[in-house]
Amino acid sequence: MVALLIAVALTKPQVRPAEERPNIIVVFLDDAGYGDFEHNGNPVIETPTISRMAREGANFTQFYAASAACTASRYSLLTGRYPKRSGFPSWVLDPGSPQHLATRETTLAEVLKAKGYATAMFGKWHLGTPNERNGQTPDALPLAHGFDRWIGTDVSHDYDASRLMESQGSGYRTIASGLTSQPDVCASLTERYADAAIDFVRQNREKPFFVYLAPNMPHLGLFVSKAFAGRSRRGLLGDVMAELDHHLGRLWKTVEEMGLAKNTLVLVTSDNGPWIRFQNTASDPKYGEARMHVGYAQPFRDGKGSSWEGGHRVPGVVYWPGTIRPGQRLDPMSTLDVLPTLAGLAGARVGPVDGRDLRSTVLTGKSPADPFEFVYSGSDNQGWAIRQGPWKLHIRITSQTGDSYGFAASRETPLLFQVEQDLGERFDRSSEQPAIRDRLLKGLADWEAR
Ligand SMILES: [Ca+2]
Repeated sequence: MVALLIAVALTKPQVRPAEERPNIIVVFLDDAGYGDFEHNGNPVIETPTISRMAREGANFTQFYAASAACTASRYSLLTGRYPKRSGFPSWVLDPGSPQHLATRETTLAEVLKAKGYATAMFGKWHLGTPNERNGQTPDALPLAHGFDRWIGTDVSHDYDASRLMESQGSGYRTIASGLTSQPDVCASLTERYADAAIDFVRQNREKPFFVYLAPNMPHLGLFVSKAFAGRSRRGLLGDVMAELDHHLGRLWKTVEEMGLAKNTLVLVTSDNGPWIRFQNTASDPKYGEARMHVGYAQPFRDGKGSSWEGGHRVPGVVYWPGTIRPGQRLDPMSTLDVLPTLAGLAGARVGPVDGRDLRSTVLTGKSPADPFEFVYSGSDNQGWAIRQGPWKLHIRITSQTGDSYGFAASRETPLLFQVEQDLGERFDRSSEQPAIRDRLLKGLADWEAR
């Protein structure tokens, strides 16, 4: 009998059964750049919690947000589908837009809720808001999309019409409106979301939980609580990053204290690249002294809003003690893969989406059989560039800084870069590699046809 048990134990695959349904925490920072973290080499910004998670878990160098701007990126994270499928004509919904995330879409929260998860969101929604043009519909907000609870802003805090709201039973209450004239409220958001997330985790010890933590920071204008003001060597941006990191540390400590660390997966990433342009914002009082607030996309080219790598390639850390080995490689991956992968880990079946179920890569470290393909969405949510394997082809370029160095891309004269080696996209290889160029052009046409 003992021998049999040992034999069973020895042959048991080192794979966590899906029925265990890990708790899930997704941290989706707003406009945080790849280089805004100490674990990615920033010498003055201090993010020790995230550094530890990166060291003891999987740290990405090739993690892609599906859009270079807020709304479209959030759409893709929550649905596993390309921004083009949203029906939104551009990458951001402003507070007056009649459009919102359609109720026919299946979100990550709905998938997990159906598997018995308690689901909550703390932070910026930006997938629609009730307004006169859509009949004040509550379908625009998170409770209509699988979340049991929400506290956060309906749009970015730098819109004059932005509101801080909270779910109350099956409805909502507005805590504050007109956030651009309420700096104290803005400075309270990071801690407020963490406090609410900690309460939620404590209340759901017996049930698997899904926390979608989407801080408003470090999107401009930057705000920090008094406790963190002036602490960083990197000025306000450093203060903001330190405060975000500190409160993620508090949340994780709560998970540990409840004995749930080994059954909780954390993903930390950003919705798009950083704001990097010094001009314009410097003279806008809403943004203050923006010169010191802009972030770093280094080593990638350009930043938020760009189809260069700096717009889409973002920090990525997955931490799951006891399951993901320190230093495990999961590259490359995109936010499209998050829903199918987490659904797989929770034992849920999902319909066809654009992302891949990378559950076995997460559990075993084995690379997926199919090669990586990713389409970069421009400001109209159409495909502007495509990556297959290490190659990236641009057919249109959008740039935050006007940084195109004389390059112009079109379907007739596309640009080709090997983005695993040429991180800054400096060496166009299109005339030297016509077969690869043509294969990627066809890949983009196939994508559009799908
Ligand atoms: Ca953003």
